[in-house]
Amino acid sequence: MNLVIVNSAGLIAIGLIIWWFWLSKPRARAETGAKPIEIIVDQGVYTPSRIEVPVGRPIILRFLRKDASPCAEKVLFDDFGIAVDLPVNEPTDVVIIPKAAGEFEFTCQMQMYRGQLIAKAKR
Ligand SMILES: [Cu+2]
Repeated sequence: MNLVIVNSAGLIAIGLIIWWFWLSKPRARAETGAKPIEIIVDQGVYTPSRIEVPVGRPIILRFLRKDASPCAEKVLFDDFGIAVDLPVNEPTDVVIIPKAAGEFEFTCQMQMYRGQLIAKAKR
């Protein structure tokens, strides 16, 4: 009798674990989809400078500018008509929804810093 109770408790625990993972997985995936992509702005380069993203979904690019020189003070996405000030050491989010596949440049206002956003259609 005791053995049966232990077994059912074990089964319930296993069931709960499975249930937890089934339920939590889609949620975790949704969060990853909207997870910010961090880009360090320092020494004349964006790191990373090539960023692959899916088409049609909001992309959060979180710029962290470490370079105090005025060269780094803005980031421009000409194709999207976006120009954003980047305060030093303050993470700044830029939200973009690529509507079509393609390569989109982002630069500082003097075009010394350069990066590419590569939007790919997901199949
Ligand atoms: Cu510059």
